[in-house]
Amino acid sequence: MTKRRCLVAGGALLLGLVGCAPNEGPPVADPPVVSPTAAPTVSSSPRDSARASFDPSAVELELDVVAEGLDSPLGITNAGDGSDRLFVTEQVGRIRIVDGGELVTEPFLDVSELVVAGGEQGLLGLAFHPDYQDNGRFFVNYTDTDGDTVVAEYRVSDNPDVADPDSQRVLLRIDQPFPNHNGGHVAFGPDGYLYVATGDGGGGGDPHENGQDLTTLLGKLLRIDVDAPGGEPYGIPGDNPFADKGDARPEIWAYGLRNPWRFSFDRATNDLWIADVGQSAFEEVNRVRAAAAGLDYGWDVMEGRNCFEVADCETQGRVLPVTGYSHDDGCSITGGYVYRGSDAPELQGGYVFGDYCSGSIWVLDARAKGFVAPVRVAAEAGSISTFGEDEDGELYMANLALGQILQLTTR
Ligand SMILES: [Ca+2]
Ligand SMILES: [Ca+2]
Repeated sequence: MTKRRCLVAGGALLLGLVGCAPNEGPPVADPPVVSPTAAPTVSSSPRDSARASFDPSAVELELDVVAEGLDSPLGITNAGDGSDRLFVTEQVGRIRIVDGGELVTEPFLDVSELVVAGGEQGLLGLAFHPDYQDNGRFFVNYTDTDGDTVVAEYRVSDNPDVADPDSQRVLLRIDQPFPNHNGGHVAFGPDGYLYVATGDGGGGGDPHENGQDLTTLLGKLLRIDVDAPGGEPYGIPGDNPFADKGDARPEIWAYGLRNPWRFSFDRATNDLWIADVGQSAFEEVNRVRAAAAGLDYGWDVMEGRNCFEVADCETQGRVLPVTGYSHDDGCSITGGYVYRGSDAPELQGGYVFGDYCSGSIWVLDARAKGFVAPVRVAAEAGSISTFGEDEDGELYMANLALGQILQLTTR
């Protein structure tokens, strides 16, 4: 693989992809901006002490271009099939393959005629079935030509580099009242279920109060069983927290989310990390145990650690961020991964994430307790639209404006 070293200091381009759409208007409330105070504390549970400690000050980040010439790349993942290929989603509705450092010319899948793209809309998510190597099934999340969210299944063809465009099976169709806040990430959890992030439907300040409303799929993290018996597109896992709760939608795993732009499961601990794009003040990262069901991430009662909709809000019982940053340092968070690869030993055990607008990249000790300020390891690294992992846990990011995929390593 030929790698080209890339200067970390590139120009950050403000395209308003996520979260900072101009139609969001002024803040409804004017909550005090949290000043992150550095108080890194590290636990010493047996599980943690088995790992080397993460030292953010030791990280000297390097970004190596591994592919370019992509059209607004929004997602990076792998098939988990031993092929070592990277699969990159282009916003317009194509899935491209990077194989051995080469961008394959023919798309793996092209659904651009089904997709409306631009702003926060487009082909937003891709996840391969845990048994993809045997069953060839994968799942996408896109905005359809009506502006609504579709989660659909496809299958590979006889050619491993080409999917069958006629194999589509729709799992979910979700009405979107506004063009922004479509969430869109899909990923399989360590439990084998498919998790789907939805935004609050947009419009600014969650005008329809979807985040806290358990009767809508908007503003949620969903969890569905794509291997359900009986031929249904999906089933409801029996231990979903609202599987038998009256009017609540049984697909809901967690709620109170505004526009979760990327979530991930830690390969080593299974912990679930969700980055949620803020309204006008604060971008947040949340970390919970993978098995913690039915959690409320706060929106739109809260934005970050502050009350949002009402001045004196109830914070008890809600998930509060483990880290985040104010809009002095960016405007739209792009969630990342806890690094568990080997090419960048100094990143081991660190959660890596960035901001789309400022191009900053930060790290946080994955074992941090309470609220810990992140440590910036790069600035102006471009329009960071996504992070993604290869099969070995090596970490990549996409620069949307420049059409590049870059690997994160350390000097
Ligand atoms: Ca509201
Ligand atoms: Ca929150």
